Amino acid sequence: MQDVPKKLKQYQTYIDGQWVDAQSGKSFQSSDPYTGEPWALIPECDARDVDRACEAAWRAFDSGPWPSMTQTARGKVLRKIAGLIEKHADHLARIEVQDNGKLISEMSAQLKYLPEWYYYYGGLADKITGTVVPVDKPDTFTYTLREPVGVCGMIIPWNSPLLLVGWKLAPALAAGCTVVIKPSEFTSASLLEFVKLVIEEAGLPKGVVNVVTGYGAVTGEPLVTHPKVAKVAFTGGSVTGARVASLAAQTFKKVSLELGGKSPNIVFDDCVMEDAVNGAISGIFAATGQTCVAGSRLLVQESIHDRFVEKLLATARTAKLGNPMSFDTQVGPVTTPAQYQKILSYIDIAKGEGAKCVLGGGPADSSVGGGKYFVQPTIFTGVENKMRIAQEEVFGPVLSVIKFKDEEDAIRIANDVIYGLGSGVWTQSVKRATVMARRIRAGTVWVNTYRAVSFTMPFGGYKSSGLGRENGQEAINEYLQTKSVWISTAANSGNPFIMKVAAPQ
Ligand code: TXE
Repeated sequence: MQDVPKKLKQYQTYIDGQWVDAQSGKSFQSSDPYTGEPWALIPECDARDVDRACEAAWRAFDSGPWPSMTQTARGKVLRKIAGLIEKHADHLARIEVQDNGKLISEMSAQLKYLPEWYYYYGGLADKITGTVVPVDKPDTFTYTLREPVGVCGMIIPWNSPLLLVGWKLAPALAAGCTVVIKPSEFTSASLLEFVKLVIEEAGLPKGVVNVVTGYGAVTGEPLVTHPKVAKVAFTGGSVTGARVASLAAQTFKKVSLELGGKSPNIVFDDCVMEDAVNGAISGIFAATGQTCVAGSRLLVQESIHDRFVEKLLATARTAKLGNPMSFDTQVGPVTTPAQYQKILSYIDIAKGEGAKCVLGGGPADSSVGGGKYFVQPTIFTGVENKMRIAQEEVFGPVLSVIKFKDEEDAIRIANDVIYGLGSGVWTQSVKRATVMARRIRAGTVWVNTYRAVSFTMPFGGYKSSGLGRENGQEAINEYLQTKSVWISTAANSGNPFIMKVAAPQ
């Protein structure tokens, strides 16, 4: 073990029901994005730890109490997890803020909502059924079983760690899978606290939930390629997502990916302007723009463009930057130094492309935010959809305003990106809302609202925004596979040399 500076909290990771150090004996620091100061030490796992965790998860899947538990009993465990999250929500929210710098108001709300995922999938656990199939053969009884896929590797980003764990873990446990979770190297602490306070207390058999903390290439890749892992569930950037999918393909793992976006938030001239302004602001400045569904392209109908931008600026100017631990802060710091640099470089790119910066446009004065890594809420007008600022994910508080003429023009611009995750439409016309909802190529369309999510509603991407769906009943399918069972009820099996049907070639 390294020497631990006194003020840093040293964490261990959780493998096979035990708290352990990394095999390497090494740890890395986790920093508070507001102060820029390290506050925790996290075990630096490598392929050896991943192997231990995957083998433990396999044993827990293959034998022992978990696979022999009834689906109803598994559902009860999930509901117990939900109750324990309720008990510890405030503490877990504060750990998340300390690690990712998001607002305490947002993380508290997220953590208070999170139990619903475990209640919902706890309820779904004993409603997973196969079917009796009326097969076209005489004297045959055929049915399907819906079985858990096996060990699931889960890779989590830094923006909403425990929420995004829940989107994967709750359906995976309900399906009967076991898991190995790799949190982001920037935000591992909340998952480790969650395991201690919630998973251990809920009494899950050892090996059902394991955590490997560490870096993408050193810890994430061995998890994606491990032979005992049957499924990989990933949330993160598109470049990493493509790498994960190609590695997983080598051993034919099932994969779900929730990736980036460049979501259009479309404002028509028949909108309720105040609502649309609020929707545009929360679409881009909530979570400091570090959300996959950020409404980073604001498409405004040209007939109301100038009036709308004026109102938008009036509201955006009131944004209060500050300490994310304070409940009245409205925009917090950026989570990582790399992300901070990325956002500033995109602001320069937009300026270089000829977009007009009408708000912000650089680092925030540290006396405003009071801490490190603050970017001013930034708005560009005069953006053309072909510009890089309109095509590439910034993942920060940077809004591109793009003019459009009519519905056709709005649809063309909205769909003219590689992504298809979220989208917003602001209109009072039901007809227009319905047409837009059908024609926008994105996994979610919000009409007269933005950024709403629920455990009941499927969530995921079209195009380069991902594969598969999280949330809702559909998500359970990501963790199940179908087995077909054929039982002959015939008096005898007949002549073996006479083929009854064409066999598969
Ligand atoms: O993400 P990465 P980063 C987008 C956003 C952001 C960009 C980069 O645009 O600016 O991605 O962010 C693990 N094999 N989103 O670098 O690399 C990594 O350790 C296996 C959108 O933080 O995707 C972490 O646990 N795993 C997004 C996780 O992948 C690997 C949220 C995400 O990291 C790996 C975050 C590898 N080779 C960023 N390399 C969203 N959809 O919400 C990294 N990882």
